[in-house]
Amino acid sequence: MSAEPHRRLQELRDLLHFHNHRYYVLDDPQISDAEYDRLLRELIVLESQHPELVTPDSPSQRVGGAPLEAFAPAAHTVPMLSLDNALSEEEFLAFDERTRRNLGAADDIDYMCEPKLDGLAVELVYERGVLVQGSTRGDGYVGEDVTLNIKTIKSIPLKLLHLHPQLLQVRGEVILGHREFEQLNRQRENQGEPLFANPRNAAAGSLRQLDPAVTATRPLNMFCYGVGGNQGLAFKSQAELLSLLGQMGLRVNPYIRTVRGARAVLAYHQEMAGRRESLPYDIDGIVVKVNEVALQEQLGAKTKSPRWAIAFKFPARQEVTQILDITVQVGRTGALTPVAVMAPVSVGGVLVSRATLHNQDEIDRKDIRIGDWVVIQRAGDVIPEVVTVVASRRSGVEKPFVLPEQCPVCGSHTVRPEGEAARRCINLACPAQIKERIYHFAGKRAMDIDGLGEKLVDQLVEKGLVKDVADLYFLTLEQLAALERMADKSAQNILEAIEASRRRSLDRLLFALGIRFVGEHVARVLIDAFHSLEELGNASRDALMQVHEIGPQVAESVSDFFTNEENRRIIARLRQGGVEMQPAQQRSSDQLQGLSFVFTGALTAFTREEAERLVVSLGGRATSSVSAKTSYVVAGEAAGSKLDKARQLGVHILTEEEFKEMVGL
Ligand code: D41
Repeated sequence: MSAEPHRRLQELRDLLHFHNHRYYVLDDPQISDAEYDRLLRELIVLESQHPELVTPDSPSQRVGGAPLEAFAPAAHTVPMLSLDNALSEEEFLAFDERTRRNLGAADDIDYMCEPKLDGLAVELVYERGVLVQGSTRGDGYVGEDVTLNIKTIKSIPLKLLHLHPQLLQVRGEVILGHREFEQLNRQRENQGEPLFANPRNAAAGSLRQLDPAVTATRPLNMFCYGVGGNQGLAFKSQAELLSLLGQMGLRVNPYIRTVRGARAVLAYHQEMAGRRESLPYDIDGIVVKVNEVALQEQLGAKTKSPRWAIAFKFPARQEVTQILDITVQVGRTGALTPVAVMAPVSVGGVLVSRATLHNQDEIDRKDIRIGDWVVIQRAGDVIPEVVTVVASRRSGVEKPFVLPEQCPVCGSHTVRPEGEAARRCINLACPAQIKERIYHFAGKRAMDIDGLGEKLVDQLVEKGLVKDVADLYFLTLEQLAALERMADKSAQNILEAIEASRRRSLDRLLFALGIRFVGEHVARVLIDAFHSLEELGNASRDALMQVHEIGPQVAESVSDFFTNEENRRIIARLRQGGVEMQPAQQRSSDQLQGLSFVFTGALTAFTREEAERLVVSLGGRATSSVSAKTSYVVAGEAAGSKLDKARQLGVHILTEEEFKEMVGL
């Protein structure tokens, strides 16, 4: 083992130098922060076991990255120390133990707890209350002079309120909120510029713009949490310091809290972890600081970090892994979702091997290919997703992916309606959707089949008794009674409920079919206009769009639905199964059969809706726009463009009186 640490140390140093450069200089990391931290920790542990092997150029000898060339260097007169990490409760409790031992304190310690903002550490220098310099942290000793950029950040006062100490070096974190980050990326996408992988990178990129005018367009923000050089500001605790910073007009995070003892810190940690998802900016843990300045001084600092503070992190949510394959899932509503199958990786303590790619546009936008190395993230309990491709790790054998036109579950032809992100399977009998379709079909506002709840539907589908909604009407008492937890009486009740549903109105049946965009109201409008499912199914898109209130979206969806052979077959079987398909509203006559009407202008004897209903009840059709196929335009008072159009097209024009006469009123 003696030659091994030497080799491993060299390897770790090389790796860390490489990734450091990618991260800080190129802004294009190849590995996750967590992975980087692991390497750095391994290095530090190994070096502590073999101090004779520490080299002056070891990444452990500094924290942070080399400043970019473009900005003038800015030295920090008091070094900006970094923070040790605690990655678990045990590690935090060890910190608390150590701290109390070092202080000789038996009692609980007062701690200041702060959210750990995931941004960019900066220093602001105020001389007699006036902002004279802003710089990035850099390696802690020398950063970049970004004064002009800092001055564009609205929440940073150019002059302090109330107190004007001789000198005050304020430290804090510059961040970009989620909403602002997304907006920035949308804008970059529109302009064909590369996207930022996360808000932190976006904040760093924005602050290190050579042109302050560009920085000024980025809604950066800063929360302050400490001071470096200080002549003239007295405080006895971190709590007092933060309060003073607030009074001076600097922004301090509202979630800071002083607590007593390690237990209370654990509770705060948990509370903030729960709040993490709903905060408008990224935090990656909490920072815990011994509150009393006197105790801080007693504890002192190591070379790179104070002994009185620690970053108590949340589990990492981003990792890097490789996409081995892309499969397609069909959701309960028929949406086809591409899913990346990845080499398993632990993200925040959960083993992850799949991530949603959402849809084809998303794949194209991120240019995700099979074989790619990708940054994935898990946010809360939601399905992991791919944040970005690590383009520099491409070898050239990666394969682009295109969503299939056929449903991978039932083989039916899928559709992608215009303007929609998702490709969908619209087959009523698609096994991937069948349960959801049956729940909907049996629902109160649809066919209202009492007693056909989720559990029963699950059983019917799983036992293979029901493969589509029409099968419900062929179920027998024996089949139902044989199901688990089903008494003969209940089976009888279900059969009766199914029987009752055979007489639901046609618009309810149409709604029950679950055609996309056909809700209860649209179903009624369609049945009023077309009377039967046959007529509706035979209507062209144009004919559908002639109906008042029916737009291109509904027309396309309905037309697609009835074009599907399987769907037509199921409707035929519903009829065989005894489902009545008479128009709900019996026509009083067929007097206007084959004629279509458009009403325009103000009528006196009825509202437009009443007139339209009258036409429908007499077997005619009422539509909203005039075409060459319109039989009559009925023009009331102040009729406008529709009347003009009727004249142009040579459509018959009736006055309200003439219309009344025609229908015998
Ligand atoms: O929110 C933060 N990221 C944060 C960072 C914070 N709330 N407090 C911090 N306190 C310190 C000490 C205790 C050293 C003054 C810090 C940092 N340091 C820090 N940020 C980046 C390096 C160090």
